[in-house]
Amino acid sequence: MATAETVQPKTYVGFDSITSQIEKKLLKRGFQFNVMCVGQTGLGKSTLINTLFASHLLDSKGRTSPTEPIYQTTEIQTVSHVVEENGVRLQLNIVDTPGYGDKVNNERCWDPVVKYIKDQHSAYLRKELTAQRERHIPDTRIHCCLFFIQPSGHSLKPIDVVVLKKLTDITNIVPVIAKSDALTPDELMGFKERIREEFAANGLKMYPYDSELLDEDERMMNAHVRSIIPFAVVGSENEIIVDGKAVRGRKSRWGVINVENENHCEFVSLRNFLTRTHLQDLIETTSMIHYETFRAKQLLSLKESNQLQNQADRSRPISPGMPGNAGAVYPRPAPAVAGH
Ligand SMILES: Nc1nc2c(ncn2[C@@H]2O[C@H](COP(=O)(O)OP(=O)(O)O)[C@@H](O)[C@H]2O)c(=O)[nH]1
Ligand SMILES: [Mg+2]
Repeated sequence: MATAETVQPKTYVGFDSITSQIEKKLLKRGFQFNVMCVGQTGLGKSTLINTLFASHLLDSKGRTSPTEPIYQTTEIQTVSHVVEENGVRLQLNIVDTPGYGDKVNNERCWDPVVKYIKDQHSAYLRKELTAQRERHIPDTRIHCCLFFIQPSGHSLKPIDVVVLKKLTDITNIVPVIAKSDALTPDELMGFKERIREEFAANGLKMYPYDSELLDEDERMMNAHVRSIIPFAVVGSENEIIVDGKAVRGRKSRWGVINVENENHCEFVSLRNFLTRTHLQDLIETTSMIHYETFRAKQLLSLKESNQLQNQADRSRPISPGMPGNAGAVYPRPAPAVAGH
């Protein structure tokens, strides 16, 4: 068997290169970043995803003629793009969900979304627990859930509050005001404030969270993003020409909206938030808070069920000679995990 060779450094050891070694490894492997869009049907989820990727990836409900049937996202779909910038590989996966709240009976309409998020945690945990652990576990956990709010200008819908109660405990929720071209800047300001109040009044946690571990820069960045969230977004499938350049835009009551113009909407702020300022923190928060909570609960319930099993085993009569018990065989349950 080969043993580790001891190197006697004479001068410069060079272990300070560990950061660049880690960086090199991480860059080679790349990052996975998973964003999910949730909200009622017709709020422009599929359109916003297409706008983010700037190419047509998902069918949106948009129709070219009134007689065309309405297309609706009917199942959870993922679109992926690998983007590479200065040697950094980022696999951006966006999970589109069918809208909810448009049925007569909306009971448990949030189930598929909740199940999807939990299933990803569960798949990750299973991989972590297997004896032959993979060196790198593919990460499909949802790092950010964009929650689309109807631009009513009034308040959240009761159904939104119910769905948010389920989601804020299991993932990072970032609310966005959909189709914000429907509201004036003044209406938007008031609406944002009311949404923040409603989150607080209903005890709904909104990302980013406060933490003792943040440094001054991170605190400032979070304060800035909190002053914007919920992002007022506009999505578009169509290009318009602004200053000789083709940009995504749409015509509104007040003229042409350029989605890339920060005075028109907060699409660019949302994109910067997702890809520039909070990408790493969204991934870390998912792993350290949401996944950890899930993992702890699962392991605890596994332990409890093992304890119950042990108790049951102990309380079984061991003497086969007892009256009425002669020759009884008590099969032992198969071990939960087939080990070696
Ligand atoms: N006014 C306006 N309409 C939009 C916007 N985004 C999407 N739409 C339109 O809303 C309709 C529904 O969009 P879709 O993306 O299918 O919604 P989804 O059901 O949430 O996926 C389509 O006709 C889109 O063209 C927006 O920001 N503003
Ligand atoms: Mg859709």
